[in-house]
Amino acid sequence: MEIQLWREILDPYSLAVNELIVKFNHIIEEYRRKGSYSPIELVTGRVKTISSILEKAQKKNIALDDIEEKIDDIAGIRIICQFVEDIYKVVDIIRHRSDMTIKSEKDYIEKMKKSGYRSYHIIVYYDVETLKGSKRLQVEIQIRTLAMNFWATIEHSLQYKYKQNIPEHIRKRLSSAAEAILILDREMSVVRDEIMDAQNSFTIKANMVADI
Ligand code: 0O2
Repeated sequence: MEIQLWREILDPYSLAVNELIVKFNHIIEEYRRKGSYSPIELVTGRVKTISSILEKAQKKNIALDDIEEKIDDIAGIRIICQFVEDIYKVVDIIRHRSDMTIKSEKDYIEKMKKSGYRSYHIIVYYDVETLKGSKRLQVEIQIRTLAMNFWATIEHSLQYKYKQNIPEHIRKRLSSAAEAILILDREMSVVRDEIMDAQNSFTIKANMVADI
């Protein structure tokens, strides 16, 4: 396929990624403006590279004409949260939005992948406006904690370095690191509850003072 044709295909995906980054960042702003804790810490996004699309198509035996339908992560958004509980809050926010429709969800937090990978994945349909009219695209939204992101980033680099064949001794280390991340996220959730309790009692006290 010619590069110009690829550009035409991928351009709306860039638009979708840019729009969604703005929208999720706006959610952070809305929370912060009203002095509330934001369940979203950070948002990033990317459009899959042509070589990565072709690699996936080849691996999954997908014909070029079916790429847009069958590869659902051409546009990818990553939402990073501080705590596991925040992830489910973000999922709820996405479920209630009218500008995206959920196609499917995968909870790799409840059910960790064999590799040790944990994250919540949602595929949504999202409409963009182009000169040719409106186009409905699939976008993959990955939602994970800072700790899960740390693990996934390192593991992804190792997969790249070892071309998907990570040596067994490193695999084992990654596996125990994944367990440590699980424990870390649990410990931090306990700390989160303490923070929320402290914030609530502060708000109650502040209201009582305001009432006097
Ligand atoms: P990239 O470079 O991040 O775009 P499959 O991709 O065949 O495993 P499926 O059904 O397409 O399976 O989607 P799945 O399992 O939900 O995973 C899609 C994406 O999740 C991957 O995209 C990764 O970004 C991430 N992911 C899934 N499993 C792992 C894992 O074990 N380790 C890490 N680090 N990331 C994972 P791509 O296209 O594989 O890669």
